[in-house]
Amino acid sequence: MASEMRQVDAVIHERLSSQVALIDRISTYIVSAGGKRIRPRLVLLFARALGFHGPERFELAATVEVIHTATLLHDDVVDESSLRRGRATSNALFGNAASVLVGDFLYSRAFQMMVSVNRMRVLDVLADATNIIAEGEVLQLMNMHDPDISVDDYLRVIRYKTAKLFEASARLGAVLGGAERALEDSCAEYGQALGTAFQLVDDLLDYQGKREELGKNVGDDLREGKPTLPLLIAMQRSSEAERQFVRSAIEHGEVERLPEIIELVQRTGALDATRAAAEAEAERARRCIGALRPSPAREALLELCVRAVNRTS
Ligand code: GRG
Repeated sequence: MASEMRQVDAVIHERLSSQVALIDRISTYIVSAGGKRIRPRLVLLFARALGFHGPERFELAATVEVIHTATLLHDDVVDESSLRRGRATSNALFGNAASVLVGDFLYSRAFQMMVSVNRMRVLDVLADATNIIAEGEVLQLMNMHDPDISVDDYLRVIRYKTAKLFEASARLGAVLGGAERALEDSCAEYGQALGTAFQLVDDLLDYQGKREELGKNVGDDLREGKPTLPLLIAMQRSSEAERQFVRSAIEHGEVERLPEIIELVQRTGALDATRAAAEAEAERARRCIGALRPSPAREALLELCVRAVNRTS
């Protein structure tokens, strides 16, 4: 994949150039910081697994990464995050207004890119996906500081805000590969399951991860009062006094309570249970691609299921 991913990176750099200096500066800053490039990989791997080798795959792989980058710029403003990809966030360095506006530039540039491949189905998939992502973020905002949300409410947020772009990326590869609708839906479901596993692990690492490996701060979810699965499960398995402790931490974003909360999510098995939920989603993803012909691309898609759960960054 290395040479194909370099081609994707070349398209991203080319498409993000602008005569407006601040756009160039911020987009180069965030894109050159790296990132795992999982979503473009999904486009390429599904296209390849289904025998498509046309140049549109690079354009669409780049498009989903540009959309992802736009969401990161916006998300870091909303979350007031200070560290991303091991560097100061764009909002910390250039301010909120510049970050939001350059995010808008990237988002609208992604629409120019997707139009350029001249396929209505592609527009359909990405218009729906971006709309759902935005709904997910608003739902998450509504759930903030609310310890009474259900596990289903939580799962809906992560399916929308994170898994939807994984799903769309996988589906786009299948669309390029000319898959019939049932196969396209199985590929999309792989993306949804993988993206859900990925976000479950993200939420786990916010309590268990290391800042240096993650490239972002741990404990940010607690600081923001995000009721993620480790906390929801810990509350189900706690004494009344412990439950009140977690409720208060969510309601008031008591990040200074992080050490006690980490001890609790570990002791109650909430972190293990979150990992088990991620494993189950990864297993669902694996099942979805059972119908693909054996190939190196299919192997790589299976390998991604392992990495999504075992990742530390
Ligand atoms: C512009 C369509 C649009 C919407 C704005 C703010 C917002 C609405 C959406 C944010 C969605 C979001 C950032 C969800 C979190 C997804 C997530 C786990 C991001 C981290 O992904 P990685 O680990 O990042 O793949 P790297 O740095 O590796 O690329």
